[in-house]
Order: sequence, then C-alpha cells, then structure tokens
Amino acid sequence: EQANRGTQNSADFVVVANRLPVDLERTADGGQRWTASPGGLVSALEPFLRSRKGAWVGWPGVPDVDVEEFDDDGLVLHPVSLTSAEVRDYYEGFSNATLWPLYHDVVERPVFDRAWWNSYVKVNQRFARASAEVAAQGATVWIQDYQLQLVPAMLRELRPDLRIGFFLHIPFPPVELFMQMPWRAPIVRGLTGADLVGFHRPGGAQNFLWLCRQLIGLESTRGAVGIRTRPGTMQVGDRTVRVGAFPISIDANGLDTLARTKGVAERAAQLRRDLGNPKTVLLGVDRLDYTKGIDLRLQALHELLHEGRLRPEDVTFVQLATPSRERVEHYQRMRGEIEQMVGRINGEFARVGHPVVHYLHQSVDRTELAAFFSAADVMVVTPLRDGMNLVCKEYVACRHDLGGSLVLSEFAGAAAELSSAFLVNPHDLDGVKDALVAAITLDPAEGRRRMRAMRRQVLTHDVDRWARSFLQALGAEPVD
Ligand code: ADQ
Repeated sequence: EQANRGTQNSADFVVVANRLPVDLERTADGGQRWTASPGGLVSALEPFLRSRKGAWVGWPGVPDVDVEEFDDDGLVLHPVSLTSAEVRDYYEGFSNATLWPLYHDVVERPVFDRAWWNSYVKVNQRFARASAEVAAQGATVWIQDYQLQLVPAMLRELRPDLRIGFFLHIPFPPVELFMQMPWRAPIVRGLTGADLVGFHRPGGAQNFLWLCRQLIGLESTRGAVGIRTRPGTMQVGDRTVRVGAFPISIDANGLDTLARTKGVAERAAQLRRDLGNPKTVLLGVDRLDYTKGIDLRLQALHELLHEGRLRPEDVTFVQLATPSRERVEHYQRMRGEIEQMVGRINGEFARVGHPVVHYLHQSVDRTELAAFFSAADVMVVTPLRDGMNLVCKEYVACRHDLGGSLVLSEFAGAAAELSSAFLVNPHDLDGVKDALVAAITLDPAEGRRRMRAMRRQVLTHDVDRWARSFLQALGAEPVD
C-alpha cells in the first residue's frame, strides 16, 4: 500500500515485459521468496534503468498471488498478477501455442482459440493499466515482446503524454502467414500505438509496414529499412510511427572477460577429460523448443555415424537443453521425440562408459556455460527459425583463443551478422551433415580466420549498442 503510494506516476523510464527480472518462489513451508532470474535483457537495460528513476512492470512467475510493488536497490518492481486460468489461456495458450508457432513459420500448427484471445486482451489491458500507474508525466515506456502486442495502443489511450517503444524479440512472420491470424487487425493496431516499433531484421519491419497499409489502411513508406538506420515511417492520426531493425546482442565483453579467467579454462579442460578426451566435442545449447532444430542435428549425427563418416570413438555430442514451457502440448511431444533419438544413438553407438550423446535437460550457470563453450570444437546451432539466437554470439564471445567453429542455421537472425560461420539450411539434412564434417575437419588457420571475423562483429555490436540504438531512434537517448 505504502510503496504504491510512494512511487505512483514517478518513474521516468519503464520497462514492461511478461516477466519481472526476479521470480517469486513458493518455499516448502508455504512461504514465498524472490530469486533473481538474470536474463540478458535485465543486464542490458540495467544501466538505463538505474541512471534514471526506473521501473519494471511484469508478472512474478507464479499464478494467483497478489504482491505489492517493491524497490530492488533503486529499481521499482511492479508486479502484475495472473490467475491460473490466465496463465493457461493468455500465456501457455495464446502466447505460446498461437503466436509462438505462427511467428516461427508455422513449424508447429498454431491453435486459434477465442477464449485464449479474450484472455490475451484482458491481460494486455492489465499490463497497460499497471504501466500507466507507474510512469511519470512524459516518461519513456519500453514494451517487450509478443506477449504484449496490444499494450502500446492501450497505453497510448490511457496516457497520450508518454513516449512508447515496442520491441519484438521473435521473428515477425511473412505476411502470408500472419494473415492466418483471426485477430490480425487488432494486433497490428495494437503495435501502432508505439512511437517506435522495433524488430531484429529489416525483413520483419518491412512485413509489418506492408500489413499496416493492407490491413488498416495506413500510409506507410515502402523503401528498404536499414539496420539501426533508415526506419520506415507511417502516419497514425497526428503521430508519426517509426518502424526499424535493431539486432539484439549479448554482453560480449563481460563474457569475453569471464572466458579468459583461469577458473573457466580449468573447468573447460576438466569437462574434456570427463568426456573421455574425444578428438572432437560437438555442442548444442538451447531452450528445449521445437523451433531450435535439436532433432535435426541429432538426426544428422546419427546418419554420419551410421555411414561411418564419423567414428563414435572420435566424437562426443553434448546437448544442454533448458526445460521450457513444459505444460504446452507441442513441447511435451517434442521432448519425448528428442529423448528417444538420444537413446537410439547411444543404444547403437555407445560403449560402456562412453556415450556418444550427453544430454542434460538442465540449466547451467554462466561460468559453467562459458566452460562448455570453451571446451567445444564445434558449436551446432540449427534453428528452423529464430528471431536472433544469442547462443551463437555467446560461443563466439568465449573463443578468445580463436579456436572452435560454428555451424549456424541461415534462418537465425544472427546469420546475417555471422557470415563466417558454416551457414546451413536446416531443412537440407545432407547440407547439415556436410557442414558438420567440414567444421570438424577445418584447417586450424582457416578456423582462426573465420573466428576472428565473427569476434570482430560480436565484440563491437553488443547488447548495450542494441539498447542505445533503439532508445536513440525513439528519441529517449541523446545520439552519440
Ligand atoms: P530464446 O528463444 O530463449 O530467446 P536465445 O536467443 O538463444 O533463445 O537465448 C537463450 C538464452 O538461454 C541464451 O543466453 C543461452 O545461453 C541460455 N541458455 C540456453 N540453454 C541453456 C542451458 N541449458 N543452461 C543455461 N543457459 C542456457 C528469444 C528469441 C531469440 C532472441 C532472444 C533475445 O527466440 O531469437 O535472440 O529472445 O531477443
């Protein structure tokens, strides 16, 4: 109560995201406590949040709890409550079983459910109201991602004085696919409530501009959108809305520094020993998601072993898979399939004490992750579609030794920036197999050349540059 009164309409910079940067957890004795959930976004935005009076609006991750706003070391955290039914319909339903597959090229069939849509509208309205409550007069509000696409227009309605930005972290689909959406016009209208709508790639921005013309009759520019420059524009009433491309990145220098520590180097060597010192360590690191193409890389490995192009005593494949969206049906099915493939490969090719595939359905901490990246000869990133993909950038940032090679799907946003990787079409299994063999047998000098080029790109285009370029285009940061 008191905290609420204290901070109402006083934040100059507000981030709105489905999740807060901390998670509420229920303890065994029925109590609750907060744990940090350190995502890339939090660390990226922290400097901007702390240099002004910042607030973060989001769901604390547990249904059916009502928690007060509180101050986390100068940053105001403003929780938005969701009921269990809303978690099911707005979050697991419309966000993750409708929007997620539709925006990822319909890799799985999206479910169109009217009750889910109604819940999505209701929850977006709640986020808009909460944001209107915390934002000061003329504040900047930055709304994140596909769960909140209606918030820009809803918030504009409540608070015309605000400067509103929106960024989509997943791909924006081809218009032919977007047109399947029964609620396509309200979603496009929702986004146009922002002053700046940002995507990872110019293609997404251009698709969105086309839809604004065709679906809701706005006059929008038709020219090519640049990267961080030359945004498209359109007139919405008396406002000019800008539409641009801002490829996200990682805290590259932080990871580079971490990877250079003795602890990480020793742990990497230990990991290789634990794996039995194989000639080649292949690595996959993903949220366990059907868009990531984990099944494809396992299939490629299986065929290569079967054909004798790879020998089981030479290669070890480590797949780290963070548990994800475990109550959504698509995910349960996919998990079963992947685990069956792992069992099959090991069943056919492992020796006692020497599995070919090490599969960890677990999350590991940052230091351990850096050690895995440092230990891996070949990083395998094969999504069928990915907005950006941070894993491949993290791998590159960890390879100060210029060792290791990267096999990367053309359909990850990152492919446009990492052209020195072995780029593959993940649907072309023979192509994936050839790329794996090429990466494994790569001449070291050529490998160093490729890694140096990729490192130059990643280290000079970090997440701070991403946030800064977006906020500059929004007019919320001075241009350097
Ligand atoms: P994600 O789909 O989650 O993000 P990604 O960009 O690869 O995909 O980020 C995943 C993050 O989780 C990485 O930082 C990775 O290191 C970490 N991670 C994965 N598995 C892990 C494990 N087992 N243990 C520890 N950490 C693990 C969405 C979009 C992407 C876009 C980002 C940011 O789908 O395309 O790049 O948002 O905009």
